[in-house]
Amino acid sequence: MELICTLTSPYARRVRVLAHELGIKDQLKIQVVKPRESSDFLWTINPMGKVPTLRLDDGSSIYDSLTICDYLIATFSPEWGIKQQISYWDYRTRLSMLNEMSDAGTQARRLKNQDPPQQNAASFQFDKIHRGLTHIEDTWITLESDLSMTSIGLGCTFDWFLNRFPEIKWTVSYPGITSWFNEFKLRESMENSQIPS
Ligand SMILES: N[C@@H](CCC(=O)N[C@@H](CS)C(=O)NCC(=O)O)C(=O)O
Repeated sequence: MELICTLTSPYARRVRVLAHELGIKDQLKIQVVKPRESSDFLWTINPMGKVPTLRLDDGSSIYDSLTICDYLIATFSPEWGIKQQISYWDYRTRLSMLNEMSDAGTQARRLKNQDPPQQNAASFQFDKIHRGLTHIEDTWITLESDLSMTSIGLGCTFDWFLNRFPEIKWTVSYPGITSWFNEFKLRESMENSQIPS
């Protein structure tokens, strides 16, 4: 199977980290594309033209990172998922919020880069991210011990924020997440999937 992705996408990175953690990294061939410049190819396998997209050996495609992760867990390590289903809806809600936070970051970046920069609209998106991180800092008490899709998602999303918006002092505002992340980023799966500078 083949993962069509960019190496900078926080959505694709969570799939790469999960594959490493499940011990199936070598079964996942990585094909790097530029979504906006590979549209003919990408549109054929994913009408939305987004990465990550997983191509199975039978030629079918699975997309949206969370669906790809669900597929990998169900196919290669169903027991890994069962542990998380103790509070299944809480788990899904956390993943949805992480997705929304990454989406807000993408929007904020686009708005800031417009000419002239759309500062108010960008601030609206940054506020969403800050509310999400404050919520995580205040309520995710399982952070330290947990290896799950939510911790993988948070690790990839937080690192992407650190990389893309270095002018924001994330580590000062979110000391709990930061101290958790400083441990989490040392995992082999995280070190092997670092965002290229
Ligand atoms: N909800 C999707 C989001 C994927 C996404 O937005 N990927 C970006 C790259 S980080 C992309 O493909 N953008 C191209 C586009 O929007 O056309 C997922 O979780 O996979």
